[in-house]
Parts: sequence; structure tokens; C-alpha cells
Amino acid sequence: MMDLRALIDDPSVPVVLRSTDTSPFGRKVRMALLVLGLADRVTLEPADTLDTADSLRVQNPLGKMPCLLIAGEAFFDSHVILEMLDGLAEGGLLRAQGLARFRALTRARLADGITDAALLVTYEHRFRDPAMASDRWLAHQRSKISRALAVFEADAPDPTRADLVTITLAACLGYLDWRQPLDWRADCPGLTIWLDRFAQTNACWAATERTLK
Ligand SMILES: N[C@@H](CCC(=O)N[C@@H](CS)C(=O)NCC(=O)O)C(=O)O
Repeated sequence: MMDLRALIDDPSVPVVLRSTDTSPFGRKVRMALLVLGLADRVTLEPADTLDTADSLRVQNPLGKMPCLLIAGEAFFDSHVILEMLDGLAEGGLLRAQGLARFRALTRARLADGITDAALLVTYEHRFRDPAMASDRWLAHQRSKISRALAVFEADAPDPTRADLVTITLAACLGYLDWRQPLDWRADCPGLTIWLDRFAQTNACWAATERTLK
């Protein structure tokens, strides 16, 4: 069986990312591809998670994007994909070792958890009749977002770097700006500046801006 490196190096092997350009988890992967110099190797193929006929549901039975297809084999979720890409690029996203590595992985998961909670707020509005929306559930999710944002507000990573933690946090904040589950900019002035700095110094930010407004 060919190994991953050989598959990626073989231009006849298709590498496809199933994701819309609005998905915050997909944006993480797209930013990572750019940072690691792998973007040209991957074809972006949008997915519709609500379309029962979309092959995404076969590729990832959970019906979630992003999903990376290498020679037709599916790899998900975004954590797995980033780990795979990082390995291919010999550690460009996460150079830390030992305890520092697990601290960084935990921080990245924290930022992803904000995005997860924000998505649940979005879905509560999207899938439920307004009269049925649970204020208690929405408050529960918003409190996760607030607590986790406070951690980053108190101790933000270096915004001039594009690594696992900063990419994950930037994708998360971009999603909060779009979907507005709460007014994060009012609560987190430091992170507002942080995102500006990240955007100014890392070309992967502008290059992955969603086209849908
Ligand atoms: N933990 C997953 C989360 C992926 C996820 O929730 N993606 C959203 C779009 S941003 C999705 O596919 N939602 C459709 C659904 O939940 O059915 C990851 O990191 O990839």
C-alpha cells in the first residue's frame, strides 16, 4: 500500500476537500493548506450538508464537513486533517513537543469548542420554529463561548504566527463575526485587535474569506 507522502506526491492521485467556503472548520483546513504550501494540491468541492443526495453522507456518515478525500478515501474531522497536513509538511503548524504540544492541542480544541457552541446557536435558530427555540439551551451555549473567549482574551497566542492554535482561533472569530451568537467584540477588545493583527500578517486569512455574505 502506498504511503501518504507517495500519494500526495503523485499528481495523478486526486485530493479533494469537501467543504463550503463558509464552514469555519473548513476554513481552518484551507488556511492550513495555504500556510503549508499544499493548497495547489487540493481541489475544493463544496458540500451541502442538508442535501440527502450529497455524496458527503457516504464519504463521512456523520454528514459533516470538512472531509478530505485522498484517492477517494475519506479523512475527517478537521483535527485529523490538520494533523495529517502538519505531518506532511513536517510540523509547520505545531512545532511544540512534550507538555507544550498538549497545551497547544488543548488550546486549539478550546477554540474549536467555541465554534461548536456557536454552530449550535446557529442551528437552534435554523432548525427550530422561533417559538420552540430554547432560551436555556442558547444561554448554555453562549456561556461556553463567553468563558472560552475570556481565556483567549486573557492570554492570546502570537497573532503574527499562523499555527494550529492561531488558525483555529481566527477561523472561530471569523465565524462569530458572521453568525453573531453574541457580541464578542464588545466583550473581548483584546481579541478584536488580535484578529486584526492576524489578518494583517497572515495572507491565509484574506485568501480564505467567504464569498457568501
Ligand atoms: N468536529 C468537526 C465539526 C465539523 C462541523 O460541525 N461542520 C459543520 C459545518 S461548519 C457541519 O458539517 N454541520 C452539518 C451537520 O452537523 O449536520 C470538525 O472539526 O471537522
